[in-house]
Amino acid sequence: MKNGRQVVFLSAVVLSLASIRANASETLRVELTSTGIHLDTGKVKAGTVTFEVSGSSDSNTEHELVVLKTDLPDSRLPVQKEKVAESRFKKIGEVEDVAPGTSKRLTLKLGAGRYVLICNRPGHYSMGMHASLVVEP
Ligand SMILES: [Cu+2]
Repeated sequence: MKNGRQVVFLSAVVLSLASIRANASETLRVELTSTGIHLDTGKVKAGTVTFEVSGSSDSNTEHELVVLKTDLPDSRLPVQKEKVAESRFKKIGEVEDVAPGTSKRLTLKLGAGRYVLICNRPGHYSMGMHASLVVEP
């Protein structure tokens, strides 16, 4: 029953990887395009969250990613002079100057709650560069 033993062994490896993953940090892929912020998931578990932020290669300008903690819908943030009034929010973190075709990492400790991700280069929020993220306990 050589094959049977291999199956048992592989199952044990998969189970232990799964439990390591549950305790480790979550990684979220974020793509910045000129018209939006695209996340590979809208929900993560509370804890250490790493954002792998990439600038779309078909974008023609640099972008940034700002993480705000707020219960407001991501499309309803107050805008002044073409930018979201960041000072009215609790800013959790930021990664700036993400050039087209490149990527940067941002690692944050996130508690449970609702967050909004924006690009706050002038005019970019209004062009649709916002997304919401739910962090579950
Ligand atoms: Cu932008």
